[in-house]
Amino acid sequence: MAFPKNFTWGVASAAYQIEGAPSEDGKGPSVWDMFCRKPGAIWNSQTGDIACDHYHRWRDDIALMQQLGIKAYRFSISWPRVLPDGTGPVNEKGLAYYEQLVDTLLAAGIQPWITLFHWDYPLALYHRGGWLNRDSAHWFAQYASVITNRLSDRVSHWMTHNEPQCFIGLGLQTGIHAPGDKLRFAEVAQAMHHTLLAHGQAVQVIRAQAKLKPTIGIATVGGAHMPATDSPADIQAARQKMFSTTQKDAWSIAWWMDPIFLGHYPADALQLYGTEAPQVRPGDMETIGQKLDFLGLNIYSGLTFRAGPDGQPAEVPLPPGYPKTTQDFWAVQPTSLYWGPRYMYERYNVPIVITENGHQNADIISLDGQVHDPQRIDYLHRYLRELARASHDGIPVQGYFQWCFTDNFEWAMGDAIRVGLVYTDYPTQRRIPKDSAHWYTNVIQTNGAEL
Ligand code: BGP
Repeated sequence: MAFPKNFTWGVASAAYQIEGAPSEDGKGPSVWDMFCRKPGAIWNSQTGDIACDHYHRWRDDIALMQQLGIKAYRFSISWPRVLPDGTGPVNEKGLAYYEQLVDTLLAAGIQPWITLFHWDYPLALYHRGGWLNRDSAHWFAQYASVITNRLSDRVSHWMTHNEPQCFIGLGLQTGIHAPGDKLRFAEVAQAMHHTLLAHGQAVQVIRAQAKLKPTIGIATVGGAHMPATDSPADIQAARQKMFSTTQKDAWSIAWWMDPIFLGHYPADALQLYGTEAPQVRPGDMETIGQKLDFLGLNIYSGLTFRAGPDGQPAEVPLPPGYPKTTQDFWAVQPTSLYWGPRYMYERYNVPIVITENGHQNADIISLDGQVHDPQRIDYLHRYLRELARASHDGIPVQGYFQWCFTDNFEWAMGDAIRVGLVYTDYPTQRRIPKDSAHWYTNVIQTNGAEL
């Protein structure tokens, strides 16, 4: 059950979920600043205006990470904090903030992994059409250039987008995330294409301009499927289901990943989308298909399939009383951390990093003043054993980032759920490492040998 020697053990976060300070030091508004004002959009009408107040408490948070033995930190940069209008003049104070953050992480022996875009899209650019506008790819590339020029002498690990499935699917199609739109599918498809173009252009910019040799990836929703048994027929059924496109929405893994790694959109999707498929210009697929150094997978759960009587994949329903996480009722499915990396590696042949995995819970401070979270420890233990098994079976898994460091603003669910290793006492902003944080410290120190 061993992990490779140089395995990266980290924690993850995203700017809007932790920073607060939505208009401080010249930051421009993002679509999330707008969306949180919409009545009924967020649980209990909450906002990320304060969140974990990390914009003011980052030194303490990094000190706590160091104390807990965290080796790497995946965080995102708030695009409108650096470019208040999305393009044009740079906000020096915003850039200086991330520069200090990076310097302090490095001084603490923690490797920075930067996500360029984790959903807080500049409001000014949304008013210019956002991802619907083909220029959005250039806007993103310009932003990538600003960040690369300033930070790439110290940072070498980069991710372009976090979960494009979510910011397009939930943001532009179902409207439950910012900016809250419900577009026609043809528009959704075009926005997906521009998102991919933006990814490709940003990769080109980082490769061309980075001072330290860059390691570049994208963080996608793993959407892991698992076979009901180890029979070849079931393994093939789950694989087939995982990479087929059967609905007109933003959740197809193959739609997002095939162009990046295989150079084309999947044929079944193009057929299904028909006249609603996006307009693709000559050269687009080459731009999108830039070589990546790793594929980031955010995996929390998964669905089980078997080969049905007709040979087609059939979903195996969850048993009554299945183990689940608190709010979303996501099933606890440890083998998703085996099959997700395995299927993805087999299809795309690129090293894998688990960029998110974690457990939603209703954590409380107990009478003894501690936060006991045995469910999270059990969840992480089971999942990490499966990841170790994938590694043992030859899947090149290079790192694991626990979502998330501190409990934070969980998008439309606000603070209704807690996913952190560290409890955030929002009224006082006190941080209390949960039992799982100490457990994770030991996992890191032993490189997972005791799992
Ligand atoms: C992912 C996002 C994260 C985080 C995580 C936790 O989709 O990339 O930003 O929110 O999910 O999910 P949930 O809030 O549903 O527990």
